[in-house]
This record gives sequence, structure tokens and C-alpha cells, in this order.
Amino acid sequence: MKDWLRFSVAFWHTFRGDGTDIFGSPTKRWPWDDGTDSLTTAFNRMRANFEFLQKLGVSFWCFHDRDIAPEGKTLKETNANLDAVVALAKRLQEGTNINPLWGTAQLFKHQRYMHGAATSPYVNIFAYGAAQVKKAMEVTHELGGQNFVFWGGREGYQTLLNTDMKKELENMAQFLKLASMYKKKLGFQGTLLLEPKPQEPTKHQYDWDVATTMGFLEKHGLSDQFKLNIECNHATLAGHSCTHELEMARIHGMFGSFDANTGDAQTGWDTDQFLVDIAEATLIMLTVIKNGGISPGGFNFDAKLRRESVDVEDLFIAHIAGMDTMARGLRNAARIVQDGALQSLVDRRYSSFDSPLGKAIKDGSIGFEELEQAALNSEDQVPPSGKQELAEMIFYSFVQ
Ligand code: XUL
Ligand code: CO
Repeated sequence: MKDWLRFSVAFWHTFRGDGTDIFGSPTKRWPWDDGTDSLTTAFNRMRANFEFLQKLGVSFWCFHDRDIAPEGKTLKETNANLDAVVALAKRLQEGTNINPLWGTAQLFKHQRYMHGAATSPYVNIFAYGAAQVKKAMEVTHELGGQNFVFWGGREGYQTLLNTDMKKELENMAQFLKLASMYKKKLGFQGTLLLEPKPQEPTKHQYDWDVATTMGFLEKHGLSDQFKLNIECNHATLAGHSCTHELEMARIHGMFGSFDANTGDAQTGWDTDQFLVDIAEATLIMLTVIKNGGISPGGFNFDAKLRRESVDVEDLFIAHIAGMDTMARGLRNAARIVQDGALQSLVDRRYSSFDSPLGKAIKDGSIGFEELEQAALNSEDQVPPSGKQELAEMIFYSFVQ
């Protein structure tokens, strides 16, 4: 189970989340945090991160550069702050089995990125974003991070009336190409991952969903240099089920890593809740098993406590519930695969394609004329039942 379930704690939620929402100020002040953006507080947060990981028995954590170290007055000062916190993290991880699952550059919070980073109309902002990714990739590499994520929260538009979409998409592709080139130069072996999300904060985000993001990568010749980090709550915002997004990525060999969270059926935004639905976890793990696992990716709890949950204990409970849910999902999914009834229902549905006619379609040896002949020669076909209720009955009989 440990090999399959490579859990990770999200630094930004767990160590920076203070319960703030757009209508309300913080509801919690963690004991390791004095609420300031000083380096001393950054060090304390990092110590708390390692203490939490060790108590929880989790080997991975994920971070944005700006979660772990404060911005200085200049980029040089900011980079020095980051180096100081990374040096501490390096010391703390010595003799442990703890490493970052992934690092990322936060290209969405600061005012300079209000029009985007890679898709900003302003070339100096594009350059600043590149410098930030370069440094974030270096520190991820230094800490033995296994992947590097790009989530383009501001890579999109608010209105097409002031937007040159073609230029923005070309710039975004170029930015990713340069990142991939730098990865090679640096000798970073980790996987580069794009994380799709349809909107929020931008009205329309270019990495809308898995299919859109794969199409973009393919068009720009980047498919072999990137995979996807898929988040359940982003899937539902795009109008898909989580399992749709995972399967779409899996069948194209693009399933890289997973942000394990969930949304709320009655809420239309990214609520980033811990996933505790065992049926949902079973569906997710079915895809993970079919994918042969997702290593060097993992299960990052990109999830936060509710505003009203204010005890340190709640952080432990939330992560433990999240881990137990995925573990139960794995156990259920393994039993579904071993049982085989669901797979044979699917195989039976497509078995006519194993016929000589089906094989000829697949190998391209016949065209529309031969297909017309086949149709003329055969009786009118009434297809058999889709057996959806049976499929659901089989699936849910394994959910426990
Ligand atoms: C935002 C989100 C991010 C990414 C990393 O919705 O999911 O936290 O996972 O930038
Ligand atoms: Co995420």
C-alpha cells in the first residue's frame, strides 16, 4: 500500500492556511506562526512541516516557492530568503525518507502577475516569471524533489476584448519549452507536470481540462516533456467527473500525479476539501491500478481545513481521514480488478470488434465500400443491453 499511495502534505494549506475567506479574516493562528512574513516565522513553519510529516508517517510534501519563504525587496533578496529556508529544509530532511513530491513557482499572488505570467502582455513580467520558475526548479532539485508543477492560475483572460489569445497561447508554449530546456540543463530528472483548471481566479484559464491541455501540449510538440497533475475539484469545475479526467489522462499515457481533494456538490468553486467519499476513492484507485501506479507522482492533499476547524488536532484528523479513504479505495479497486466481473462486462460489450470485420477496421484494410457491403449483407442489428445497472451493482458491491 505504501508503494501505491505516495501521500504528500500541501505546505500552502497546512502551514499557511489561516481560515481566511473573501468575506472573513483569519480564524486561526497556529502555534508555530506569529502571523508575520519574517524569515524566523518561515523557519518555524518549516520545522512544523517536518514535525507534522514525521508524526503522520508521510514522506512527501509539496510547496510553492513563496509559501516557504518571504518575498524580499528585490528578486535577489527574495532568492536569498528562499535559499535560507531551503538550507534549513535540507538539514531537516537529512537522515529521513522525506523529500518534496513536487515544487512549483507561485505565479499568481503578487500584483505583478495580475495579467498573467507566461501569458502577460508585458515582456518584463514574462522574464520575471521565467526567473522565478528557474529558481523554484533549482531548489526543488536541490531538495531531491520528484516532480515540478505548473498551475497557471492567471494564465487565461478576463475578457477577449482586450486579449490577443493567439499571442498568449504562443507565449505560454514558449515559456514551457524554455522550462523544459532548463530542466535538462539543470540535470533535474523529475517529471514536469501541468495542472489543469478551467477558471478561478481567471475567468477562463487556458489549461481548461485534461483534453484541452493535452491538445495544447501536442500542438506545440511538448507531449513527451510534460505529464499532468490532476485535481478532483478542478475536474468538477470543468464539468467532468474526477474519474473522467484521470481516465482521459491515463489512456493517453499522461497521468503524472494527483491532487487528492474534492469539491462540494452545492458550491460552484474550488472548496479544496479532503476527499472522504469511498466510492469516489475506489473509482480513482481503479484508474491508478490500470495505470500501474503513478510513481514518481503521488497523492498530494491539496486540501484545507474548513474555516471553522481551528485545532491543530484537526490537521491530523483531516490527513488521516484522507489517507484512510484512499487506502480503502485501493483495497476495493484491487478486489474489483481481481474479481474481473466488471472488466468482462466491458470486454463483452466490445467483443464484436474481435470479429474479422472488427479487425479489418482496426488494421485499416477496408474502407467505406467494404463496410457498405458488410451492412448490406447483414441483418438489421438491434444492439444488446448496456447493462448499466448491473455494472453499478457490481461496482457498489465492492465499496466498503
Ligand atoms: C489551485 C491549485 C494549486 C496548485 C499548485 O487551485 O490547485 O494549489 O495545485 O499551484
Ligand atoms: Co492543486
